[in-house]
Amino acid sequence: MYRHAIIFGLGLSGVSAAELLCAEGGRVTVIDAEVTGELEARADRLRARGAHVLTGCVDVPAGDFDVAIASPGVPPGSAWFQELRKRNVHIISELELGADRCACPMLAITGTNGKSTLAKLCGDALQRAGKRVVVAGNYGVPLTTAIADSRELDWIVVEVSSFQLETVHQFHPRVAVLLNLQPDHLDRHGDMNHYLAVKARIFRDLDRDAARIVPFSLVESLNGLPNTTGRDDAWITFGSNAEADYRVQADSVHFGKNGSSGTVPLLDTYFGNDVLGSTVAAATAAIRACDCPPAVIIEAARDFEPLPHRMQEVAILRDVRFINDSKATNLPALGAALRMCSPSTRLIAGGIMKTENLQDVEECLVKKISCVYVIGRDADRLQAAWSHHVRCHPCSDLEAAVRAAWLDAGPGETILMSPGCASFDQFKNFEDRGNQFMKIVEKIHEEL
Ligand code: UMA
Repeated sequence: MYRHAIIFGLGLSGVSAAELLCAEGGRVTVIDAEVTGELEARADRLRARGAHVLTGCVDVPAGDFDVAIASPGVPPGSAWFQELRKRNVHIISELELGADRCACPMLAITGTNGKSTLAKLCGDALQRAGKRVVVAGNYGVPLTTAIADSRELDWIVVEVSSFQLETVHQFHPRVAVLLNLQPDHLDRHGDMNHYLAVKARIFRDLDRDAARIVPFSLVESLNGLPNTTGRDDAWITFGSNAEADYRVQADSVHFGKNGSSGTVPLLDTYFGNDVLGSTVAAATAAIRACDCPPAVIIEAARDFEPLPHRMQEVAILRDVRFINDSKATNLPALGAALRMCSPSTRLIAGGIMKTENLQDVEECLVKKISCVYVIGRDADRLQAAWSHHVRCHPCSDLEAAVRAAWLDAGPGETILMSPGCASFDQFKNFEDRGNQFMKIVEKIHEEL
């Protein structure tokens, strides 16, 4: 138990960490830089539990703190971190606090894109194996909340972001998976080398017998990092390479050799394309590392219900399909969506660009997209880069874009909202963007 903890941030993670520590009986101070009605209501609920809460906080208050708990949204370069380091206060993430109090084994999943889908698939498969399991972390429910029931659970599947990994020191899940690494969050992590080093922290403190599951293509880079393993044989690998332990080949995942080999079919599942096959390969490796049979992955993949805002089919109106892929907040995710969609697709994209390199998706744009309806802060930059390859139609906002695409679309076509950009210039977050897209489609439906 901590004597006096200071918690940065009054969002989901901060509130959850504060509730846990108040229940343990220690002193708790929570600080948040913002002041809003919603934050005040949260602050009052925590004050009722005995916490000291400061909103609109600029400077760290005086206090004899023995630990600081960081919400993932507060960057380690911030003045609060600097001040606490000066005071020699140990700083950990909310994730680490939860992991420390967790009474059951954890299957931890990180990566740039698709980690929630992998977490859900693993959760579904473990459930089919008869395990009591919850999925938590970056997925939505903070780990410090999920662990309340961990004595009654067999597993917690925890989705882990790079923001959370920046402040872990002793995080040791039983099974750890790195799904992929693509350019994202470089405003915070600087460059891809540093981003990989942060992601690799998931492997840093594992026990010797823990499973380390990684893309075959990243083994060399991972071995080059300090504090991972430095041994090829430490990794369980997946990918399209014939030498990977879990190989995605011709509509199936294959694993093992000779007597102990197996196959997981992908055809006619949500994962039956060259983008999502690696998700099933990673899941098969993870589920086997949890001592469950691959049959449960076959069933879970076959019956998989996609998460909202990820290639989610919203409606088919007059033979035009509407797809909500609002979770595509970076260009690699947009590229993946383009590889999965059919030709004759009309794309709605734009918002806040996270990368300068717009060329990566051009080949797919040419093959699949008849017109891009560009919106948001960086619409002009997207149009300048892409209009040599594909017709671009600038639109004032999301509704104008959906309506323009709908006017242009003919039977058999698809309207895909996969922005490839962050949403904060026009929406609260990617969920808000996806929900607004669905409302506009619903309005069009009612007008028919
Ligand atoms: N705040 C400050 N100072 C700062 C930054 C933030 O005071 O410098 C305050 C804000 O005013 C706000 C609070 O901190 O009141 C928000 O904290 P937070 O941004 O850490 O958000 P939480 O509500 O705690 O949600 C976090 C994750 N958010 C982020 O990583 C940004 C959620 O992931 C996660 O589901 C939740 O914890 C539960 O574990 C969301 C996300 O966008 C989905 N993740 C990123 C991603 O997936 O790419 C990493």
